[in-house]
Amino acid sequence: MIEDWQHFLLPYQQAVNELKVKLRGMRKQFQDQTQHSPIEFVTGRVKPVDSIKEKMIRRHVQEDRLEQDMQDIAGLRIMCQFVEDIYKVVDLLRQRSDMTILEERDYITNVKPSGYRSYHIVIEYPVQLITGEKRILAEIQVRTLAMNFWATVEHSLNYKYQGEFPEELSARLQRAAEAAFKLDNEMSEIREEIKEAQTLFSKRRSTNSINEDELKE
Ligand code: 0O2
Ligand code: 0O2
Repeated sequence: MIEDWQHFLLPYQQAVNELKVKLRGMRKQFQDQTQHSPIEFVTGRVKPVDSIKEKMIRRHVQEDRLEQDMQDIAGLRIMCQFVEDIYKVVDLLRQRSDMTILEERDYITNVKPSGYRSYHIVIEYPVQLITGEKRILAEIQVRTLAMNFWATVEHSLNYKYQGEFPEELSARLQRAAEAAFKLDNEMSEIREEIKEAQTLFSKRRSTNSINEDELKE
């Protein structure tokens, strides 16, 4: 029996905190070079104890197998503007030496029956504890803003209906997922133009802030 959940979850919290800093750092580096960042924003969380317990029952995970068999106790989410950015982010993650990718699940090509789309990566990540190194599993979900909007809304409805959606609602959600993906594809068609405009805008913003600093001096 895990008696002290706070103690058990501490390395996971540390991993989430470190990974948020590192992934947000990637965005900063693109911005620093006034390049389009494939990362729009990053969130992260440690799975709440109640959700861990519920998933252990649902997936028949024994407590002594929890560390190996539950891959999303530490969860990160990377939101992107364009579908192409997702694959760019995945490539960047594959090149990193501070994490090992164990699994990749492409729910964009293989959309889930619910309509859910995202790219999931399971990593092994080493955290340094006072007792030494501990390698833990973490799940990174990479998705567009439109996919995130859909998943967030569907997640709340799922909570309300406990996964037992009325047929009509389920069909509507699937249609909404397709509409969101159509929006992603439309945006992809004009992405070069959007990226150019955003680069121009951020260049102008940084020139203005330099001028403002000069005025202050
Ligand atoms: P709910 O109801 O779960 O949506 P900071 O670092 O201070 O900017 P903070 O407060 O640590 O931010 O939180 P952050 O990084 O903004 O993210 C917390 C939210 O991210 C949570 O929402 C989670 O929903 C969501 N989240 C991020 N990654 C994952 C993931 O991999 N899986 C899941 N299920 N959720 C994720 P809330 O606010 O707890 O509310
Ligand atoms: P949370 O923390 O509440 O988001 P599973 O058997 O489905 O639990 P598995 O095989 O471990 O999951 O992994 P999978 O399917 O790659 O990823 C599961 C996670 O992806 C879920 O976490 C969700 O965050 C997200 N997800 C998968 N399918 C859907 C979906 O249809 N709708 C939404 N909104 N999100 C989905 P959890 O465990 O549900 O927890």
